[in-house]
Amino acid sequence: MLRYLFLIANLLVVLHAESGADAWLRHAPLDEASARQYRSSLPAAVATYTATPVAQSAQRELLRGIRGMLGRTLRIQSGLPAESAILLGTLSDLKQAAPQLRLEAALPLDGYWLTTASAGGVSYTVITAANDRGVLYGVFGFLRKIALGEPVAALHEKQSPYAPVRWVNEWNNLDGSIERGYGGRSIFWDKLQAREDLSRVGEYGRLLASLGISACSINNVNANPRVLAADFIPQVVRIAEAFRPWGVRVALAVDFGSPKTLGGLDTFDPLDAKVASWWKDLVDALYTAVPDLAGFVLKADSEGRVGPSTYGRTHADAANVVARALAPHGGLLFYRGFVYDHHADWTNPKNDRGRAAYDNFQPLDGKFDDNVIVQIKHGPIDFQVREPASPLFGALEKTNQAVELQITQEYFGQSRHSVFLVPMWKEVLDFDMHARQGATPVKALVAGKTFRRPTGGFVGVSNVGLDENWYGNHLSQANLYGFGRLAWDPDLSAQRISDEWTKLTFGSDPKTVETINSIQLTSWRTYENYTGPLGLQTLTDIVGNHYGVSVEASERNGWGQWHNADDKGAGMERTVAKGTGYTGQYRPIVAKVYESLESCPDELLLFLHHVPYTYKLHSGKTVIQHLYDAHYEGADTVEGYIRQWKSLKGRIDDRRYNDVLAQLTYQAGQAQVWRDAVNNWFLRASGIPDAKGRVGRHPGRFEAESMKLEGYTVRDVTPWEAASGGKAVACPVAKCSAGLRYEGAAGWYTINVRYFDQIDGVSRFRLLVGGQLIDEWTAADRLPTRRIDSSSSARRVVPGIALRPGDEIRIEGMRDGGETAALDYIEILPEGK
Ligand code: GCW
Repeated sequence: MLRYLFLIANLLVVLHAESGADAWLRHAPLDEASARQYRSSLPAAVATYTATPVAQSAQRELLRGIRGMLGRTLRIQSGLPAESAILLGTLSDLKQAAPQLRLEAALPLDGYWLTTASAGGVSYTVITAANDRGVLYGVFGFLRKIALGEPVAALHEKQSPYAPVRWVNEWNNLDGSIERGYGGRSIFWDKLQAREDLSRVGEYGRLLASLGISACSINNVNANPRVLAADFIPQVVRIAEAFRPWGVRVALAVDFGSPKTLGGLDTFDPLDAKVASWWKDLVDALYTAVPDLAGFVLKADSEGRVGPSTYGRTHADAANVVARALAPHGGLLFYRGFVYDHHADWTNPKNDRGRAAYDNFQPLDGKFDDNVIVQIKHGPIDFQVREPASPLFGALEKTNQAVELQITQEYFGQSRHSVFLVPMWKEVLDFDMHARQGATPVKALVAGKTFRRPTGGFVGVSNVGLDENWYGNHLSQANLYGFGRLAWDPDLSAQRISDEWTKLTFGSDPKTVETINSIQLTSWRTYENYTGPLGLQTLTDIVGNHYGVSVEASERNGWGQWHNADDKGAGMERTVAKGTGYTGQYRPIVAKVYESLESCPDELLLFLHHVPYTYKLHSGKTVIQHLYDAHYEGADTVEGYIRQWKSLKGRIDDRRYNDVLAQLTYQAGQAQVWRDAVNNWFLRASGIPDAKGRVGRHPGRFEAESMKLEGYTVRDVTPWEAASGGKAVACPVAKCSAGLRYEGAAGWYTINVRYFDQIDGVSRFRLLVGGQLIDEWTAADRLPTRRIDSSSSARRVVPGIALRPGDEIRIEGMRDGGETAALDYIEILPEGK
């Protein structure tokens, strides 16, 4: 009985509502058995020998973690305690304060050493590093071990980061909005100033530090020149101060036209001496105010940003003029490799945006200064659901590089879908570019190991926001966690990272861990299955919000995300023999694999080759049947996630349980929209029916346009595949209704109502059966469009309805503002289907 009460008490501790704000740093109480173990082996005291703010954060965090997990407050001591203690400090400070410990080690910057030492018969747990940031990282590493139930007695472990560069970029505008951010407004900016309350910046710094991320650029790469104005410096100073205790250095994204627009010069030509000295003076002034500024990020000659091409200069000229201003201060210049022509002629089959990064930068190899890093998106296009590794990684031998990974889920369902990106990143980082003898995976190339470069590494586009849980979806936090862990150690497996994150975030209950791991680790493939399999790329509205499905949005425009699907076949022919020559940008061993249909992996087939729909994959299926099947499989798997998640009720706190359940339920509905849209599109294009007879047939579905309408008017939807039957009904007046007479068998049913939730109003809906009100709801979600299309398409699931032949089923819609209470269809499905 006592034991039973004990268990209940434990569950109660774990189950209080959690907002997600502490992410994986909850330091939640351990279960009693492990807590007891750690309590008996851990020292009761701590002494810290380094006095910097970062080292103080380390001590504070240690206290906070031990108190949270074990319910014990460490005694803060000075000098070398006469009892067993945890000792914190840089190696040089520790050696000076306690030479009798005889600590000796070669430690790289930011790396740490967890060790055990003794003197005078007393044994100490030592957390030390070459610099104070390393000490902080050591504390986080130590606490993580405890949270994961790993042994911490008799420690001897050295950890060093795989690469010197572990940065995040935040595409935050100074007005407080975020380009491609899905977790609320900026934690940094509001109304063209640093926010009054910067407490979230400090909390974010803590999250970043726990992963070993050491710098953060705080404004959009589509940069407002104002960020460099002299009277703006105090704003930057305030943000730098908020980050500083966590060892996170601030960086700025700059606009290349600034010498002219901000400085009043008549030019921004990088080879003009006036321009060079303008950059130098500006950077000097900035470093006086922010001495630890990490550097700049520069997006030039890309998507309408000005760049060196204005003066016929090269990217190296542009990068170097800014880098030379930063160099005396130790600052780095990240020059983005994301340069391409967004007015490309789509009628020319030789044009290929995929080639752009290599074509622009490979010829400049060796021309960049040593504090320039070319920052390269992981694939040749733009964070699509599946891309090969960018060929540029294998082509730069005398230039520093960094891989840019996108943590914010721009093309991955924008936090409304759960997609764990680590398995995808792992594939890219582990991909061998065959850049020279021996293994040359992308991770080694960007870290500068392969060609012995002075610097390089990992940059993540993070875009956290003011939402309590940072991203708008609890599960999306795993992507920041995973990015940071990979930047520290890209050899960690996706399984290990997911496991760590889940335990830290939701606790160590085995069923919880297994369930969440299984959702996370399959989620990329699942998303790929319903949004763009076989290398088609994410079939979304690429000229708009990048969210809902729109199969042809990428075609017949200059943006170059073409997939060339027509009535005979699909895919971009990128071979040397017949296509754009893209495959030839890889080193010969890789090029050969991609060039030939026989060896090209199925998942990249349509990215690299144009084939007929009847082409047989390695799996033996035809392309068209694979497309159909993948979309059903993807949508079904998300339904399965809901069932899996429901099995966790009572095992995690209700708040996060309900939040994620709502998110997955929405995602499942959206996955069906994608499934039907893509499949119907390809059915119409190819004329080849689904061998399993599913596509275009929806038993139990009733189109709103064929119901009995009062007030509602029928509308064509664009693109047609975004709505069932290509049509919806919208309510032009205050109140409308759509009804039908049920003629099926008597029984228990679920009614799904597919409606549209536009952003410019909150309309209301009511569902009535035989005049009885069964359900009512409002269309109040935060979806990114004013239009009636796949992005606003939403689903209400109403289970447990008794229907009898002759029942009248009626939906009433009350419009609000610009939102028209629009309906697509209803589905009447026997319970359990
Ligand atoms: O993917 C595109 C995004 C733009 C972004 C750009 C970039 C910041 O749609 O919003 O601009 O990439 O990476 O520069």
